[in-house]
Amino acid sequence: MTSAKSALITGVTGQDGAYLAKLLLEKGYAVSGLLARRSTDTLWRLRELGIADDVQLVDGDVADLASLIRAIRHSKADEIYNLAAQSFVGTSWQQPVLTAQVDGVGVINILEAVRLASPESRFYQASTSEMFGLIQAEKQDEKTPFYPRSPYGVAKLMGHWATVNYRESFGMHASSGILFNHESPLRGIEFVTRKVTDGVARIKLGKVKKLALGNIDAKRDWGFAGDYVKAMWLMLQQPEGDDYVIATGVTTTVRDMCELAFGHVGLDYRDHVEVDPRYMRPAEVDVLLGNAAKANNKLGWYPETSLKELISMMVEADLRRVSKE
Ligand code: NAP
Ligand code: G4F
Repeated sequence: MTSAKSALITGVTGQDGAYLAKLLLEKGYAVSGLLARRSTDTLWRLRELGIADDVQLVDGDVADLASLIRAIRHSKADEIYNLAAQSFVGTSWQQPVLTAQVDGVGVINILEAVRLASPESRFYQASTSEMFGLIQAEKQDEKTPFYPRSPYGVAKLMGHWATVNYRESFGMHASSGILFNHESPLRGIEFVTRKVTDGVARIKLGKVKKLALGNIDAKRDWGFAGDYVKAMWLMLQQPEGDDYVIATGVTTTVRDMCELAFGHVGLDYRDHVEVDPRYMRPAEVDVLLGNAAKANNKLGWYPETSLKELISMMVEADLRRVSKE
């Protein structure tokens, strides 16, 4: 099926950017991706999904307004998905200023670029459940007050409210997706699910014996990134921009996630996991649990992958990777 639509994705080299690019290509979109200058190769995810040659890469950085205007003009995008971020919460205490510039001011840069260069384009902002932080309701939805607990959460809150404000000020079709944690075999190795599934593969294949983690009592509402990018696209197909929580409605401790991952290869996590205070955070988000009723009703969106299926998929991918090393 062909379509005349075009899209620009910032953060196209990240986990979600890669899955979203694949989804849009399958729908017939012409897909452009903003490529930030790095000294190393960042295209491995696009290669793993077999789409590296299908995405038009445009140089740019969300900290550089002029580069965004150029990228938007060049791509002639009907839909602009802002996924670029310093996305690792732990790093945000070490690099709070950079995190604020990319995850906060960067959103204002791209909103300004859209307003100046292509005000009719539809806009998606990658907001996060980390904004709920010290939770103010047992189940968090679009009306739950925010209480961020990290420089990352603070910066993302700026991006979220900027998106709401540009929608209300200029009538832009701008949506903020408040996505709870979502994972996949393409997840960065620093995040806890992938750190665990990579660790399980290394332990199973006899490369190492132990895995050091931080707060294993933390609870997260984990889903599959492949399911979550569908919600991003659905938001931009609505008549108006809006805010939506995207979550599974199930919360699980890091400890129980470890049990699933080690159990998948017949191991007991208690024989291998060690708690190391180095991985504890200055302020923790103890529990997240989302209520996606609005997305269920208005977008017709539901998660399709259980945590057990997700973790099994990730362990299998890491077993393949580690056995090739
Ligand atoms: P990710 O894998 O860390 O990808 C982040 C992307 O942003 C990468 O492509 C990275 O490029 C790019 N980037 C970083 N700084 C940039 C800059 N200054 N200019 C342009 N691009 C830049 O993150 P993800 O998991 O796919 O998440 C996508 C978005 O959703 C992020 O905004 C994240 O904060 C948000 N989010 C994620 C989750 C989740 O659970 N995954 C939940 C809620 C919200 P390089 O590859 O060159 O570093
Ligand atoms: O996997 P995490 O690093 O993800 P976190 O902090 O929840 O952030 C992710 O989800 C957010 C959505 O809520 C996104 F906005 C954000 O960009 C990112 O994708 O940590 C999850 C939990 C935390 O409570 C952490 O303290 O796992 C705990 N944990 C325990 N041991 C660990 C470790 N986290 C990491 N990264 N490494 C550990 O060794």
